[in-house]
Amino acid sequence: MNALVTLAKHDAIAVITVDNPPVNALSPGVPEGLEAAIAGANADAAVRGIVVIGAGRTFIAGADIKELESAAWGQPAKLPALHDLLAQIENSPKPVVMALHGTTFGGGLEVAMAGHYRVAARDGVMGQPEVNLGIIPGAEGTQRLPRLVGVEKAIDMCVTGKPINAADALSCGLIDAVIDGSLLDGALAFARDAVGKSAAPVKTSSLHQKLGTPGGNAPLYGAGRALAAKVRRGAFAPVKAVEAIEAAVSLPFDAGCQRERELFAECVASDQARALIHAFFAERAVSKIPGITKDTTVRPVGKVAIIGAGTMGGGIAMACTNAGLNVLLKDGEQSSLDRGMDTIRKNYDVSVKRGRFTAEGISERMSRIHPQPDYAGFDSADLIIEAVFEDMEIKKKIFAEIDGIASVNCVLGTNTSTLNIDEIASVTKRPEAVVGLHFFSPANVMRLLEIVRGRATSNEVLATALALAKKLNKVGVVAGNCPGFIGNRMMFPYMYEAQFLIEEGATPEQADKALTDFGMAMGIFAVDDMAGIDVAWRVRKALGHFSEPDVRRPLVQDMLFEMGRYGQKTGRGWYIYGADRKATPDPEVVELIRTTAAGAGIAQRTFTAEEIIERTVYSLINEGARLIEEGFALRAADIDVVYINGYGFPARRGGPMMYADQTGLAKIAARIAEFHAEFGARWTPAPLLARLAAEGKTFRQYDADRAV
Ligand code: 3H9
Repeated sequence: MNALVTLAKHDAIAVITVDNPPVNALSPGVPEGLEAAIAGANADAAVRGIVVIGAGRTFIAGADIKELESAAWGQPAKLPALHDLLAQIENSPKPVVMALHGTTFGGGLEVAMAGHYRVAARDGVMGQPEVNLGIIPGAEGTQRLPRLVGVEKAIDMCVTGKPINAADALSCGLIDAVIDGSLLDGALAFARDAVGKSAAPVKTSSLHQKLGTPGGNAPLYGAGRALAAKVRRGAFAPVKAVEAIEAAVSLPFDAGCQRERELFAECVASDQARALIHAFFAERAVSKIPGITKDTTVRPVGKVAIIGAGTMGGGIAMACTNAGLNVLLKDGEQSSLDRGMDTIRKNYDVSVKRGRFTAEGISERMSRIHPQPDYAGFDSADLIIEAVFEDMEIKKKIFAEIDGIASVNCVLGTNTSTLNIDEIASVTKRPEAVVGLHFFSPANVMRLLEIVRGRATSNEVLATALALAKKLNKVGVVAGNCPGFIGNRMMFPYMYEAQFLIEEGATPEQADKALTDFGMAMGIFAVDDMAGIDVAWRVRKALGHFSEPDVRRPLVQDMLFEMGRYGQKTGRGWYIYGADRKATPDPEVVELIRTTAAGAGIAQRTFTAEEIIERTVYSLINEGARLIEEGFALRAADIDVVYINGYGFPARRGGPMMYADQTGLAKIAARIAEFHAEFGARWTPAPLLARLAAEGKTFRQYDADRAV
């Protein structure tokens, strides 16, 4: 038919194969090939039934997101107009069986639902993940899905974007059979059976039994909107998906499709779609590192040895065992070791209660973690990760020790969040094997792994770290070795700025509310309390923030530290915490802030949420621009991936640098210039930001121009 879609015959059954690696996306040529193949099969009198299948690892994984990206940015795009193809499939007089394996996603599922039957490999998954890209299904998915699975399930799938497995798909009516063994053979047998039936194939668009009525469904629509607000706070597309499904119930099929097209167009043109599509490609671009190619050796990692059984060490152990790795967990203190293992067990118990894992699965995972007080077995580890607290001298002592034990191919990782990798590596005879592996707490949950490249870190070690991130189901972002790397270096000005704001008249509660309304997972004061005011104090000390005589630092955080108000762990920090760990504003802290400000002669005023966002988020952007120009971040997009996956920045805003692009760099540069005039050195405009703003460019263009 064309290079992307082929047609073959197995006796009386035509087999149409989509072959567009890597994921059989509906790129230009695929819909055309399918149309021609269906027409060819229908024109062939010897053909009585049709099977559509995907070559390689998957059925069709959706529309081509590159085309969607062009459409979102208002550039010429070849988005598939699938309406005619889907109608042609449905109207085929010969039964069409869709044979699904791998990931049948988005437009792929929409094509599949136009078939008369669907069969799936047992390990196949199906879904409408469009909301992850800020859009809704745009090829009649919101109209056919509720006809097959019912309104409630369709809403759930389209709002959460979560895929379902073959067993679930079978029980809800999305597919007609699960195939064990050869999918093609199973699909052919199914098609032969269908051919033998006397009744004409049923069109999905003609089904109505599962749709219900607009009035009867009202609670489902309400629940759908509530679900959208809960799982995707502030997101536009999930709400539009509910609206489109409502149209499936209230309008005839063709009118419902028309409504879906309008809503889809609205979503594609939104800031949120641009941001989320950017985030999709950014997440995949981060692993492209100059100097690392397909030929770079990746060392196999099967056995990981971790030093430190505290919160980080324990979380890393869980992340590793979840990925099937064997773990040695060392802690010099037996009590810490016991506490660490106990915490791991408790965390897993919660997972079992929530149905995420089975009890057997947990025992198996636990059996692969070996707690121990010494270095026994470290000589055969493929990777050693030091995860003790932030103290350079202790870390150096540990690295000198493991240098004498580790095998020649062992990668030596440090989970430091701020300290100098080169200094740590300097105590070893193999600095090329040392790499920063900055996990985020809880390490078994958070997706980000900041991979810090020291001066001597070899490409092989870096490639191994990137492969490890993938294996642990994390996104690995390479950062250069500067204090705080990417994430925490940006965090400090952001955190300090929020603290300056409260000295000037805002309250922690007000600042946090502005930030969570903006979409941050947590406000910065709540974050500080969770991470520990004592921890932040120690890090600031290690970074030398207390010995910079000319730099004005905020005043109150140190007072809280001295009062022993370390945050959640002591029940008091910026807020007060009860047994439920809920933050309640503390009038005492507000009073402390006011008297401290008065004592320092700081004028008081009120702040709008917009001002709070400008002062805090723009400080992130300014520091981010500096990181790119200094080469510590390879791309602006890398910073976005770090902030979305490690710091709770709203994905629907695309990360701080994409947010800057969409806000307009000129506006941001102008505000920063005003802040600079008002507050001095800490707001010195980053030269790159100023330059791009003057040239009318964006960070996105800057990344594209350099094509790192
Ligand atoms: C849609 O369908 C809209 C319709 O309703 C309406 C239309 C009118 N397009 O993730 P990986 C690339 S919206 C283009 O590393 P994995 C990806 O960039 C779409 N490219 O592999 C990467 O390229 P590179 C709904 C795509 O095995 C390479 O493939 N569908 C697409 O970890 C490998 O990707 C989705 O949202 C695409 N659709 O995961 C599915 N998909 O090597 C999005 C992937 O150059 N995709 N690429 O960096 C995924 O969820 C995962 O990629 C998938 C494979 C699970 C399929």
